[in-house]
Amino acid sequence: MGCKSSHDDAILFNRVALEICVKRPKLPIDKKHSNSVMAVLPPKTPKPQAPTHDDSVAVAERVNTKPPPMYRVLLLNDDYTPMDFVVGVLQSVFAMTREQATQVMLQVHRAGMGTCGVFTKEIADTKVAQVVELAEAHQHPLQCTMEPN
Ligand code: TYC
Repeated sequence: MGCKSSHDDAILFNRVALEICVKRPKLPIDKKHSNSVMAVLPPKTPKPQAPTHDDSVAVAERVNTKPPPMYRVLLLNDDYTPMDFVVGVLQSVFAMTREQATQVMLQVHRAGMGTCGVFTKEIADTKVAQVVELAEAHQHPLQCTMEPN
């Protein structure tokens, strides 16, 4: 009886199957998560975070920033305001030296009008108001105005 029957084949198959089951090495399973999917998933690695600030953002902001509109403050000549008073106003409101203030006063006296300075709108508004207030307080007709530069 040298020939194997299908019964013998079945016995051999079962034996091999049993050996595979018994000898198969156990997977390393985290006991804490052995009942969940976590046991077979790789541990999560944190996603790389985008930087909160970088140079390119700062450059974009700078490119879209326009310089503010500027305004020229002008002083007008008249026949009554004393020259010394005008020089004093130019020194105190526009932070000129006595020499600078004298030059501007003479320019206005001769040409009828002259520039005291160029400023942003709020600063120009304030300086015009200061000149007008000083002139009115001393009852001089000195006039000061502003225009877009
Ligand atoms: N013309 C004035 C005078 O002869 C002096 C003066 C200068 C007045 C400038 C106003 O904005 C002025 N006393």
